[in-house]
Amino acid sequence: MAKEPKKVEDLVSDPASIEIIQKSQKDCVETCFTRADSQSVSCKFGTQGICCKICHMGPCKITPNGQRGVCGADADTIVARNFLREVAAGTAAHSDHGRHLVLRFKKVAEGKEKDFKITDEKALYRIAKEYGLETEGKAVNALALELADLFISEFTSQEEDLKTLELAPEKTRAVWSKYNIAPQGVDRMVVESMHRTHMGVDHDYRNLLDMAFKTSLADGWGGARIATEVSDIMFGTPEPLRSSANLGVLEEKKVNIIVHGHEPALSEMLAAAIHDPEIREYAAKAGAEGVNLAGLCCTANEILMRRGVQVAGNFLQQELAIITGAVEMMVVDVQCVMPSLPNVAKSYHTEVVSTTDIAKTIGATHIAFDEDHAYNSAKDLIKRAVDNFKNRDPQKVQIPKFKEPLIAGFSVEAIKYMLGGTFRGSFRPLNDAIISGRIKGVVGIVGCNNIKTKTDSYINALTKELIKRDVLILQTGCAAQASAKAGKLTPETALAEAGPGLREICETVGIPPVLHMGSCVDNSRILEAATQIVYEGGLGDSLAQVPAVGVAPEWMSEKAVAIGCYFVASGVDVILGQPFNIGGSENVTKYLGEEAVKRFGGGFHYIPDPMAAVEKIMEIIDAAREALGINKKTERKLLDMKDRRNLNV
Ligand code: BF8
Repeated sequence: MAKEPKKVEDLVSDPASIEIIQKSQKDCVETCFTRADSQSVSCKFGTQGICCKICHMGPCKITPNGQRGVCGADADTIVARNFLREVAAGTAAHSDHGRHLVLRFKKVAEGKEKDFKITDEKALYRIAKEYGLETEGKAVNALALELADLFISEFTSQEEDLKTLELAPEKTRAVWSKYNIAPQGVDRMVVESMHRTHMGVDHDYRNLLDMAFKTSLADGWGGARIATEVSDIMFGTPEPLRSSANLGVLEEKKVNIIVHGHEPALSEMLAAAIHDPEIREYAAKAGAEGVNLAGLCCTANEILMRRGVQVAGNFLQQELAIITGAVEMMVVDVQCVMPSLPNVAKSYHTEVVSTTDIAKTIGATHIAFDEDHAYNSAKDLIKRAVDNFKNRDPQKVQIPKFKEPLIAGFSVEAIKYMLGGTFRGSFRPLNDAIISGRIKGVVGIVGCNNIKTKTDSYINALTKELIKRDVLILQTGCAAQASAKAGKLTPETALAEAGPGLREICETVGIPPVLHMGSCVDNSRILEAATQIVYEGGLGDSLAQVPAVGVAPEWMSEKAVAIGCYFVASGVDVILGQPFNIGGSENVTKYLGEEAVKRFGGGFHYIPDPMAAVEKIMEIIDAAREALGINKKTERKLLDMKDRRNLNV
């Protein structure tokens, strides 16, 4: 019997998405929501990870009557190999993004780039110093060149461990050495993962899963962190700023351009070029009141964090943005871009433009980003979008009224500054707040939307309940955009919804209880923040001791698998709202769960219900607080002005 289609209100949480899905039905446009219905039940061999198509004697599957594939591989081997391949793909995605930025950074240092520059020299000197480079008396470009070469060697090193690992607490590094999971060069880790999962190589599920942890560390502490650091140096370290989120950021009288994907270089240029007087004039001539740039997914996060560019939506809103009928151009690059976009665009006037030669889509216009003339090529794209304005059909335009204000831009540097000011910027006040129990712990809520969950619902329920229980939330990726759309990224939320301890800190410092730290590669900022907490003192000497938990409530991508693994290998428990495809092997499930907790101090927990996740998170935080000896009852009193001045935050 055919499945009853779900009600729109059961598919998505925010009113703008509800409105536009209803429009898609009226316009007879197929979206991921309709395709999900036609997908019916997922293949059980796939979801359990026991389908092996690594060689061509198969595909083989594990069944009660066939406990081994043709070659003899059992469920443990097959599940672990599939898992490692996912981690390798996720690591490759983040890291290739990082590599592209480093190669550009090197050209900037060599003076070969005219449109890109080093925007944040302070960040350059700080980061170079962290990596052990001599910075005294060095000229900006000379130092940048040295750092670029060091970063490139993080990709290519063959036998040396990643330099970045030295930035982790010593005790955490000792665990990596003990279990032989300290990674060498990022490229080598990905290649070795592919080799070891080839037919007839590595068959021990434990060895394969250790390689998954090792490879993921090359992502979080290597490729992804480098992507964040180079972006900060070239485009500026984020500082708190105001913006808004949801489809209501589109403007009826302006040319709307949406940037979607991940790498920030082109979107930075577009963000600069829309203010060019020539562009303004060009738009006016076309009868538009200007050009409005908005973002989707992680490109949105990148230019939101640094420039305050508004967010049109998160992952499952990419087709919906086009269905508003008000988008002249959607500029895409890599990752999380649905191949369906040109098909959706056919029903409207939107032009989908792919901009990188490694990511093309049938039906999209391909205009490779001309790096040597970056600013002019950004201007040309904008003009092309303006030219398309006349093709907009007013009958098809429906821009939802919904958008929410937000504050984003919480880099680790910015948090330090907020906590302590220019002269005594440090994590001390945060550590003290955790030690005193005003803040119980810190939870990173990260990752995607997944069609299997009502969009944003798990993220929103979890966030709401945790702040009520005095937990400070750090967010990235589409999860941060979910909170933005729900209005949770404003300090006012703290007053209204946070528990008394968290509220007191947020009011004093002037931060929201939910801090937007950036895109998915910026999960490295969360690791950095946890490291700062350790270095600040009083909360243990390894990441595993900090009362902190990671959650990927609605994850869907291989990158999220890699992220989860590097959090776990760094000692942080990770709650998954969606399961891994590993249910076909009890041994693999145990190794990633209980066994990882024993070895690293953190493991994976699959908890489909957000309220059950809250209980587990509080249990983990309480246990960490107990082990640190700080789990005493907090004395609560209302503060007068004198108390406030004396407050150590
Ligand atoms: O890297 S959170 S859907 S956009 S994978 Fe993709 Fe997931 Fe969004 Fe950014 Ni991250």
